[in-house]
Amino acid sequence: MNFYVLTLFPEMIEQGLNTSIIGRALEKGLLSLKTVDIRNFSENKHNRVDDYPYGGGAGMVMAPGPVYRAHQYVEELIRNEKNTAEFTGGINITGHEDINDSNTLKTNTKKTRVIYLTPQGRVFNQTMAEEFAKDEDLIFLCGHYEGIDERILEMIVTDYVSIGDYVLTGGELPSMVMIDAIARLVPGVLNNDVSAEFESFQDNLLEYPQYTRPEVFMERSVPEILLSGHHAKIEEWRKQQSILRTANTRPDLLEKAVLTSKEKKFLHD
Ligand code: 6GU
Repeated sequence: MNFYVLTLFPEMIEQGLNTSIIGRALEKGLLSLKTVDIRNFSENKHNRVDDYPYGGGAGMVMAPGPVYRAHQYVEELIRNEKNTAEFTGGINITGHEDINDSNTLKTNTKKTRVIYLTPQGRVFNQTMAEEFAKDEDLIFLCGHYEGIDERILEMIVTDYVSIGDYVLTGGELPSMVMIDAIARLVPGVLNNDVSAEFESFQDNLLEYPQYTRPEVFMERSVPEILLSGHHAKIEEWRKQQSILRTANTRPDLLEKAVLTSKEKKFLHD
């Protein structure tokens, strides 16, 4: 899967995502990440990309031109990537079509999603991460200052996304949050391929507590059931813990969870 990020602070994205699990997946080629510095597409001699808002008011607004040209550049990158990748082993005769596995001609019409990070967007959740993870390419547009000229947003943005009800200084951290959540759903990114399926939010329940050695730490023992080797009992205990945790800190989630009548009794035991 390929991530493209349009930003005024490319180093922030690169440094933030080049570590740990995502860094390893980038090294392995399971993912690619390309940042595009919007400032490189300024046609102003001082490389300015922002200007005063029409109608007055505080702060600056990012001008449409540099964003438009940066997006055109990324679209072209993606087009070129497709034409070289898909024709290895075959001959590209026209340059205007894609050849699929059965060697039939098919015009590539699918436009790459452009996700604009903004507190005015839909609030990001696991269901949206799963939807976005189906795409081969994703473009993230990060704004700064008071935002971006509305006209270029109307022209290129397909999805307006927020990461929660608080205000940040720019879209860089939100894009990193989204890329992390989406990337870990790509097959092979997590070394353990069942773990992405069985955890929090899949069933609208929070995760159960985890323990490792030592068995006693500063007089606190690991719950005895976990040492019993009784797998069915352990599963039942973990489910109970999940339900109790969710009831305590996220009653809103618990309303959406589907529980058996036996599991509902856990709440009152
Ligand atoms: Cl996506 N952007 C900014 N600037 N602030 C936010 C946000 C996004 N999501 C929550 N707060």
